[in-house]
Amino acid sequence: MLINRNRPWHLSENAVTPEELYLNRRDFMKAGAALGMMSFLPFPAVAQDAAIKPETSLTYDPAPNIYSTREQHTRYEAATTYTNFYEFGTDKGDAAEKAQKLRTTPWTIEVDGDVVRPGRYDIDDLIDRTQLEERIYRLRCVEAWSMVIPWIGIPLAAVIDRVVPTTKAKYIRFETLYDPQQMPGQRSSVLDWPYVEGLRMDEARHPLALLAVGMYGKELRPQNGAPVRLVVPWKYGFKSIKSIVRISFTRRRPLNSWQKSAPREYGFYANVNPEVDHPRWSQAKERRIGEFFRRPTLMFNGYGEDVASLYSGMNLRKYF
Ligand SMILES: Nc1nc2c(c(=O)[nH]1)N[C@H]1C(S)=C(S)[C@@H](COP(=O)(O)O)O[C@H]1N2
Ligand SMILES: [Mo]
Repeated sequence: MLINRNRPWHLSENAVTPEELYLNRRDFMKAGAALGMMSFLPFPAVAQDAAIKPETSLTYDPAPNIYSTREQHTRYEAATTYTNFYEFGTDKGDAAEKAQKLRTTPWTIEVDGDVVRPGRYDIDDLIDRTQLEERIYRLRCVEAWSMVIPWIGIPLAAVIDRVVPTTKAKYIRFETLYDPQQMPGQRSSVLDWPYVEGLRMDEARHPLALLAVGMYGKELRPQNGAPVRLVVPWKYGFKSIKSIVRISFTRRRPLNSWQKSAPREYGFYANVNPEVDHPRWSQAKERRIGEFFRRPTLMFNGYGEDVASLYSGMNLRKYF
């Protein structure tokens, strides 16, 4: 099994440290990996051409974060080829194939709504690159598969604090880029574009909520939501919106894309909950990508100790 093929562009001159740490940790974890594991999904190699940006290493604080899981990471090849990014098509392989030329520089993010410092920000003015840290999170898709990914990013709360929402702001709303020229999936009406997601302000400020710019020690690949995406590990994967171009602060609960398209199937909260099934399938178990046997799904994706208090007194069957 190839863990991390040494492609020539993996190593940039001055940033070998995080990747070396990552590889060492991978070797260590590989040694303890269970024997029952096997991978059976074909992960096609991504075509390379001159317009495709090479994978660039990131500099970040390598200290293990208290919120990180110690479970084995999903293979990089799997996490970058088996993706959901409907802007590029509905097949899991579509984005890896069709997103490679997405222009991610320059990248601006519009901040608006009930906020003291609205404006059009360059991504680097919103996300302080000196504060990047690694968070190894489980991400559980509503389709009952899951991954463990070493994300690199900053807490969403840090960005919220930078733009200072007013006291009227009760929710935060995110929008993905709308550009059918670059995103062929947007020429179909499978969802109402642009992709929208939202969180209650207290959820958004929770220290687990991360704005990620990288994973596995490198800049995000386009298929994983470059240049910046949300990661909310206690919620189903669809809350973790990719390629964000707008952040709005609102008084009313935003209508997120999946709730809009199928309100009986997808709610606003979308907390991982093995006791509340999707109308068309059970949520009790999941398949960790790369493993053969399914495992039980955990309440709040295993982050209940940290986040359950956000929902005390709420009927989670009603607010699914
Ligand atoms: N803009 C946008 N963001 C998105 C999606 C999408 O189709 N468009 N898919 C979501 C879903 S359903 C999942 S499971 C995660 C998958 O993240 P990954 O492909 O990086 O593993 O991205 C989420 N973010
Ligand atoms: Mo998903």
